[in-house]
Amino acid sequence: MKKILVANRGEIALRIMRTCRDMGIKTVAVFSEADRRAPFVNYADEAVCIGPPESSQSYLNAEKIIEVAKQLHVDGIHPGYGFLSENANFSDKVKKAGLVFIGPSSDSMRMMGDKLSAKQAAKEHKIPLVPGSDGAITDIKEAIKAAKKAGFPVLIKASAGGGGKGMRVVESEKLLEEQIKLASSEAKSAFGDGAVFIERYVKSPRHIEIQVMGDNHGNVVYLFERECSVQRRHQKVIEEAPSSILTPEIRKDMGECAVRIAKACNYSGAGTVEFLLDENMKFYFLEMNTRLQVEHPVTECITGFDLVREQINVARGNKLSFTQEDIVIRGHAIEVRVYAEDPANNFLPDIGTLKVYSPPKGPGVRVDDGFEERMEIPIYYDSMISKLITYGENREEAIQRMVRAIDEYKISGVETTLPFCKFVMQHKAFVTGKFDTHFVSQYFKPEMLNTPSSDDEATMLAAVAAEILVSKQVKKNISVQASNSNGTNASEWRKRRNYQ
Ligand code: MV4
Repeated sequence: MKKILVANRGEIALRIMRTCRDMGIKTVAVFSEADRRAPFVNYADEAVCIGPPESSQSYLNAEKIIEVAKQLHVDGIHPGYGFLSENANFSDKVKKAGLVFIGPSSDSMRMMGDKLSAKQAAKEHKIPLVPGSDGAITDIKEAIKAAKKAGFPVLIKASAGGGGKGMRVVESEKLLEEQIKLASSEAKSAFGDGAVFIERYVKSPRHIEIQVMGDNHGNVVYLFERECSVQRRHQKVIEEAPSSILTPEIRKDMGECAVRIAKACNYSGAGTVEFLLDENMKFYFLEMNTRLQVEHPVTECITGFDLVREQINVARGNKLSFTQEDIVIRGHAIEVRVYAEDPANNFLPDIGTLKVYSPPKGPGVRVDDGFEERMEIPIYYDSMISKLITYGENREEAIQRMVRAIDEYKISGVETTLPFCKFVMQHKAFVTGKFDTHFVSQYFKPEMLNTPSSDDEATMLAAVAAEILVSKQVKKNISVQASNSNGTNASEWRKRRNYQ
């Protein structure tokens, strides 16, 4: 492979192209009219505009992307995450065009894309599953039997769903039939597939996922876990590796289960096997994601491997460049996702221009971003500005560096989730590792943020008032340090208000 087309945008397109350049591979960017000035377009060796801003007319336009790839004599297509990355039909079309799809086979994607067939494969390979219905629900009497056996409350899930879409908690037998019907018709209209199933509702789970990597010679390895329990409405906000709760024994057990699942579908390339971990440290297979994940950098930090390089390596037909014994955990890494959202205002998406944009630097800091100062954040796509990753010898050092990096990160023009991420880093439950997927709803209230409200005028007045107070007290020769709850003095606070 000498030339790769990246069928994606933003930070992940840039991140993939960087590895291509490391490997001496030429890159092609395809971009929408909204991304004309984006860094990934500039970074690529060649770039082609493929249509209007709407994803359906650009980043999801499989035919157009393949046409560009053929015209420019590309060898392979890397789909990144989202968009066409888990679309088995796209993968087939790429292959039919004589190009390499950098990812698993379409058969693997189909098997894992359907939650029920994924669970069936897991069951056949003796992987623990949450107790529930055996396959899709076809009959209400059967459903009641399964729910009673699993124990209420139960969760109804859509087979074609995933990522929490179309899930419903049902507390009692009374509501089961009605909820199954609703869930099924919802799934039918959302995914074109009404198949639903039941699982016991695990009340306080932690979300732990295993990174796997396979080649086309039958080798599969695991690159340990990431914990992604800090989520908001099924949107991951903070991820870390390793998990603060796994013991070496459970880690090995989960890793080996993940490898068995991957082998069950002849997996090649990078994949992620998701598990729930309950209060009794029992884990259950949930689903498999057949793509490179947003949070892959934390795994790269603790293992030292470049996952994109390895994806390209196996897509070329080579064997994995490492064995299970070569993979060891060194240190601890944390990633926070920086979104253009206002955490003080129910995480409302914020649109605007990055008036100031200055990412943190220094020891143990990695920033995967796709914007530059003065760029506008397009409204058409996900509002993620960047991923901020810190790495240290241990968890404490990674947290410490994250707080430092968040303080260094200067963004103005849009509100961001950075203050929220700092709140998490300093929260006792996070610091001590005692948290689950309910962290945000359990502990976070907007007024807990150490930053001024988004009401700029009120903020300005408060800062000015504080400064006057200090200067008066200084005049009176009273030794006092005006400080807010953040422990910073008023002028520093004012300086910061534009930047956090
Ligand atoms: C569950 C669960 C509790 N019990 N399954 C959400 C995303 C999808 N991958 C599976 N999800 C869940 N499945 C059972 N049987 C709770 C969740 C869940 C969750 C899982 C991981 C991380 C965050 C979550 C937030 C809400 C619900």
